[in-house]
Amino acid sequence: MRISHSPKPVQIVWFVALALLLVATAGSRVGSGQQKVPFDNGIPVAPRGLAGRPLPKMPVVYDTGEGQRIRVVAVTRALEYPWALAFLPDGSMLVTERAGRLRIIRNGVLDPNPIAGAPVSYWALESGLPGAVHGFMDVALHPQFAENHFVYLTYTKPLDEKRRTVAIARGRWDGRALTEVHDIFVADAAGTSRIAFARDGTLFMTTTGSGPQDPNTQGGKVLRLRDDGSVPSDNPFVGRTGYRPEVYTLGHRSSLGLAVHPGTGEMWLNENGPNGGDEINILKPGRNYGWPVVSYGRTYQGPWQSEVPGHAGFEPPLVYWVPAIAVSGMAFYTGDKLPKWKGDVFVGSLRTGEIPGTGHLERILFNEKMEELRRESLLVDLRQRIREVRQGPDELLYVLTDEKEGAVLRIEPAP
Ligand SMILES: [Ca+2]
Repeated sequence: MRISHSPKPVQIVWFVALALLLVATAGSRVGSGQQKVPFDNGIPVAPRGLAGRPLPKMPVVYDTGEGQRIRVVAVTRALEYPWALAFLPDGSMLVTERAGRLRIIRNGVLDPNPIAGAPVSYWALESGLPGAVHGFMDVALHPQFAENHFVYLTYTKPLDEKRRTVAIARGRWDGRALTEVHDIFVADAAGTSRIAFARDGTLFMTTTGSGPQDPNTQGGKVLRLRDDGSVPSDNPFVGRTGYRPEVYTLGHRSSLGLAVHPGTGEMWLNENGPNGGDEINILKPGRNYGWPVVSYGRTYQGPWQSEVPGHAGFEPPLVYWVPAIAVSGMAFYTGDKLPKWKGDVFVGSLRTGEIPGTGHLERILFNEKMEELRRESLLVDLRQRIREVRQGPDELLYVLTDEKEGAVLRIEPAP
């Protein structure tokens, strides 16, 4: 009797199945819950599946959570990575573009020519990519703009071939161009920056960069300046050895939103954690907001930023996000045109949970004690990076999309 050594069909099926299983589990171990993702400079390379979608035909009408029906209109779509927006008294809009241009929109029409007289800046890489540097960032008007016509810009200032920093330039608006432009403050910290005038006329400036816990550097702080860039004598650390006198608060990571609370006059700030731990903070003189010692976020590699996430020993945030929504821009809505949103805080989101193409506008409702009651994501399906949100003199909300084909969107009540 001959014994066959060739495998039977059922054995072949089992062998193939086993081989397939081995191949399938070689890259990611089934059951371990782990996935290997590609990294670039210590940060996971973000998937681009949803990013870069063009805006749909406008206007778009939405129902929203509080019953506030809205219509979203594109004022212009011809901006390239717009960063910040300021309204002139006549309703015209000054808009910065990250490549170092200041633009103006008059009566809803974008002037094709950038405003002359603005300073020379440095920028690099596409907005949203790790290591991106913005040229022009924030723009703000002096509280007495009607009399002095002062416009303030934060921008990345090249110092020489290799070095750069953040500066505040001030110029006078003559109705067509900026004149008498010069730097009123040149920081020793590169990175992003917002500015806002407080009720007492001082100018708050956020910084990123190294040494957020070191009171003797300007990185990772909020600075408080006079309108000419000098240091107010009532700053919290004036005269203290080892402290920079312009420092107002410490322990910030990357603050892209500043807004004065319309009731209390307090300065509110939002800042980005890494993978989670985005925060809204209320700024109090001399306080430490914790970064990088404490944070509710995770590092980009996965572990918690702090061993026991919390804010013990530091100023806790008023609001925090886990995962990150990449906060940018912030405004209180105080108008009557969108009555169900009166008093709410609006925060721009560049992307949610580290997935590009998931930026949106966030609305937060607080009670009288500034305790959060409700949070809503708006404009999600537009899939745009929302860089900026402002209330216009017409009591409507305006947002900027941080996109190659960047837009100014107006949110108005739907008829
Ligand atoms: Ca904090």
